[in-house]
Amino acid sequence: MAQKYYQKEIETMPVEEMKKLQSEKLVKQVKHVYDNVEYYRNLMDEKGVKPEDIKGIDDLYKLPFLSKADLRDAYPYGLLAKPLSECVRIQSTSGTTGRRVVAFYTQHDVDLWEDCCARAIVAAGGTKEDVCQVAYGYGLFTGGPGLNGGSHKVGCLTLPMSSGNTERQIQFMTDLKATILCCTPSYAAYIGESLKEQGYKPEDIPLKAGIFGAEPWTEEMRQSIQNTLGIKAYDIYGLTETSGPGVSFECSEQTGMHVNEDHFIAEIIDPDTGEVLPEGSKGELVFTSLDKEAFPLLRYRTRDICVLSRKKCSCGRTLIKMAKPMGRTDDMLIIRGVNVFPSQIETVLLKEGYEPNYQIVVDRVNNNDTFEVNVEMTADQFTDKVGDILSMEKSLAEAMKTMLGINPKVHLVAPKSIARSEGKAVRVIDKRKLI
Ligand code: DLL
Repeated sequence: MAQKYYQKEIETMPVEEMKKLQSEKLVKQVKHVYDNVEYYRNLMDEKGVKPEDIKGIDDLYKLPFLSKADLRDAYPYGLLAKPLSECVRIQSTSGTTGRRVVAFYTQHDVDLWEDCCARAIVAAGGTKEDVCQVAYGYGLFTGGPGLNGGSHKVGCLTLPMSSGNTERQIQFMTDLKATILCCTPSYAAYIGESLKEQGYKPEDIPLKAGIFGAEPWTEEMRQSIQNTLGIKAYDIYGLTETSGPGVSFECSEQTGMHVNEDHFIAEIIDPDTGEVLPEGSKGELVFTSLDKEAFPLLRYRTRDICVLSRKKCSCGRTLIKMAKPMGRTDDMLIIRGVNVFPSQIETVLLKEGYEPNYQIVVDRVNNNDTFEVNVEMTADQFTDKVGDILSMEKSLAEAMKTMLGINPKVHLVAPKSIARSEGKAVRVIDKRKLI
């Protein structure tokens, strides 16, 4: 692996040395944030913590958490730690305006992010000889731009396909002999099925590896994608708030994702009490970014439920590993790679004159997410004319598509037919059984 982006001195660094490096960076980062981000300075002042109190990672627990609610409060510029004149890029989440997270990058931040993605590509066996097809969405979503940048850094021939247009994906893949595919696992499965339908056998497909993430997927799904495409399928994790993909990546062992600990400190906390839990415990994943300049986050609560492990890895890397995320502490669903909150559906229903009596049913059929919303008509709206119902369903589905960016199948049902709950309403039936 004589590769610039296999950074052996970092990736196999003894744990104690890594902790020392993290400590040095943390002290500087806390000062940078305190001096430049009034919002976080106030949080620290409220907690009675000063930058001098943070002498290393053992003091990390003293710092206040930052949550998605803080990001919304501070929207759009409130967490910026560099002058806008030094920022060169934004990326954003797939939520709607109210939920949107906007992350800012200096050129240094873009480089750092792309380095992280380059490490992931190299860990998946990528070299400058490879042809890397990036079929994550491009634009505000971080998937396309992140892997695109990483692929350039490794020196692969990069195919900036973006997602969709499967016919064209297959044509470029086969004509240009793409060897690495980067996209969501569900899209990889769909591309696999389409290739199969066209008569391709795994051995006819030029791919050797895939780098799949941005949504939960199971080991069974990994096996199925590997078999259909004849590849090794690697997981990759990240979130817009921490730059995007590349916070962690899988190696040849394929048993969890190594966190790029020289850039991010990972913690697991009890989501109810905020207490830091020991290695191996299941809890909420929290990240502190050590090198990000424009949008540094200290103790950011991801809401992803996860486990960290320092078990020795056969690849030789000493970077801590995170398991596949096992769910979320909030009600966010990820459907076809898009973040969906039940509250967004509720907003549309109320706007369109419906009562908020609804149920979201999500399933995965042939490795594709299905997304249905059952909605009660009010007594006034009730009709048994099929034509009327169909046109009401169509216009409600369109309003939801505008809000969410993806198309649900809407079913209007009779008044009072959705079960009422005595406790918390069960708004979501997720049959995907991902973990
Ligand atoms: O999904 C960034 C990304 C792009 C990651 C491409 C990997 C590949 P967001 O849209 O902000 O960013 O969504 C972040 O997606 O908090 C997790 O809940 C979920 N997620 C991301 N990667 C994985 C994964 C991108 N490998 C949210 N497994 C996160 C399970 C994942 N969930």
